[in-house]
Amino acid sequence: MIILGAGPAGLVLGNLLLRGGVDCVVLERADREHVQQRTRAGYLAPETVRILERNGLAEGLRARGREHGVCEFRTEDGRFRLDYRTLGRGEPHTVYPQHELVSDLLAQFIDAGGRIRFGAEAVTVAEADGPDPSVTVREGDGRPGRWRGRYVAACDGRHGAGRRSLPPGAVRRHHRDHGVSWLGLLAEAPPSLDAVGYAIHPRGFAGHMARSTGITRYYLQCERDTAACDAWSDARIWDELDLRMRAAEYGPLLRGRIVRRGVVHLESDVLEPLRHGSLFLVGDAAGLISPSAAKGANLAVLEAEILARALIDALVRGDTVPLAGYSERCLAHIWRAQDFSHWMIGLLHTAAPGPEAASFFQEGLRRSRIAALRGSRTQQDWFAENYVGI
Ligand code: RFL
Repeated sequence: MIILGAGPAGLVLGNLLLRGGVDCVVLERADREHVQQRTRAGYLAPETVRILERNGLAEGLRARGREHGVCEFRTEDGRFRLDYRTLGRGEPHTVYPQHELVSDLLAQFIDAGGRIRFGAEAVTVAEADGPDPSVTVREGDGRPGRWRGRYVAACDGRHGAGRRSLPPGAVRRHHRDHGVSWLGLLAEAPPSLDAVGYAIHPRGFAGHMARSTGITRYYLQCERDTAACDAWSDARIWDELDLRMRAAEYGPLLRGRIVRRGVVHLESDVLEPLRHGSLFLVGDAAGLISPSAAKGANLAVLEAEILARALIDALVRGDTVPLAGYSERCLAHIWRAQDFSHWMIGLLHTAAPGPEAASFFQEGLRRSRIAALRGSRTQQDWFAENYVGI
């Protein structure tokens, strides 16, 4: 079994296969340090925590993760809070940075005797439509190599070799560009509120998400122009955050050094089916989801567990029925998450300039969504269930 990529999807899959008695190798393009330092997700769904717990992979997050269950919306009509732990199914998020989770998973995989090749970039997956697929790789020193296995799991993200190797027409790609970009910021600054903050402002969306007592992630909706965003000084970023978070009314944000920044274009896509012969698509390789509802890493872990169980059934017990159902099972979760993330995009962003009637209509919908969320217990329960669910 060959696994491409050592992100949450590849490492959960690798750990579970190893425990289930399936021989596997993980091929990872980057070096170990890079993989362990890549800061991304932070909010883990309760189901993700349960998956990691029932598979003995939750020691780190149990020791260092923090439960979180409140979000605050700041709008032109004032602010309101939702304590989502007391709504819906009554479940919180666990805040645990993705790079720490990846470091835990990596250590456990290697300690358990798992094989991983860093600096091995998969170039193509060949003969995926038969029972003997192979992966060609470029090693760190430029040397080519080839691996063969019964199955290949593409956990190598949206630009990986898994997607690239799909023959034309083998899977359909449903893509949506949401027309919105965020400047994602990591600040060496304590959280400024004890809640996830969503500010909806005529100048654009701003978000506040605590990562730890000294690190906070912020988002600023920005122009689709990376160079301009890179040119923003720290002071300009903080001033803009203060403005959109309405610091004049609710208090200034606690400032600090901006240690990382990057532009995220809000895009989604779903591939269908998630299998081509012996090649399976998992995590971001299976579908890209906008970070508006923090679902990507959670879906990656869920899909990895579903695939691991199906592969163990197939390779250890000779039962290929669960493997045949992999794509359909995952797609039901993926579309559910896409639906909610799409709803969140409509909730958080003021209409982009465009035809007046269209903008006015979109604005009307957004205000109605906010009003329903503020005033309707049923809507709040629906929100809470979907916000933490996958
Ligand atoms: P990853 O984590 O991208 O890992 C893929 C791995 O594959 C390697 N690779 C290759 N290896 C070999 N050969 C090749 N040809 C290769 N090409 C790539 C890469 O080096 C890498 O190690 O994919 P995976 O495992 O599917 O996990 C997906 C998640 O990382 C992603 O969905 C989340 O980070 C999305 N996301 C969030 N998800 C959440 O659930 N909660 C959050 O709070 C959250 N916040 C975020 C996010 C994503 C963000 N960005 C950067 C888009 C915040 C941001 C800013």
